[in-house]
Amino acid sequence: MIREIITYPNKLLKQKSHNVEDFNNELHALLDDMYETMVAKNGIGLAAIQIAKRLNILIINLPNKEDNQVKEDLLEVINPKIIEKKGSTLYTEGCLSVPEYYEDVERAEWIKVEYHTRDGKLISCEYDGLMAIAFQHECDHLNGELFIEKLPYLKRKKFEKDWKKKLKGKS
Ligand code: Y12
Ligand code: CO
Repeated sequence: MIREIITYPNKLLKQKSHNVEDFNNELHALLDDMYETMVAKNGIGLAAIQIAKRLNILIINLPNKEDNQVKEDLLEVINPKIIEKKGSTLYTEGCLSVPEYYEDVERAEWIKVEYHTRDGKLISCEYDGLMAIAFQHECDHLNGELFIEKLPYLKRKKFEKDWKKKLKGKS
């Protein structure tokens, strides 16, 4: 089922999420809905809080070398922990909860992570490139943070001004 994606400044996006305790059919149905929703909205990453579920769940589905987004490459991540970070990289990020806004964000270039699969198996893994960026972006959602909070002061001020204007125009 395609779910509604909540957008900035919805207060839920500031809430910290909780760990998943049961790796059951309910979790699997939620993961399936998250995937359907992300693909329907042309996203490459989604955290559960973006569909108003306060759970430490994120999914990432990057396009492959042929630029196709295929389900075989889908990464489902439950209760992630970033254990180690190295280096720094700049990337122009976007977020389905902040539609039509893109800005450069600095993040670690390499990360070491631990997480559980949908069946509760513990995975230890290292990522770099776009996967490392997407993983950090989605983990921030689980901690109640959006990428706009990483912007320098003046860019953030301009964003707030433009966003208010955009919301006013829609009402
Ligand atoms: C690098 C940086 C950030 C991420 C997090 C995942 N971000 C997304 O999946 C963003 C998707 C997105 C899609 C949009 O829709 C279209 O382009 C059709 C969009 O634009 C509108 O909503 C109009 C904005 C963001 C992963 C990797
Ligand atoms: Co996002």
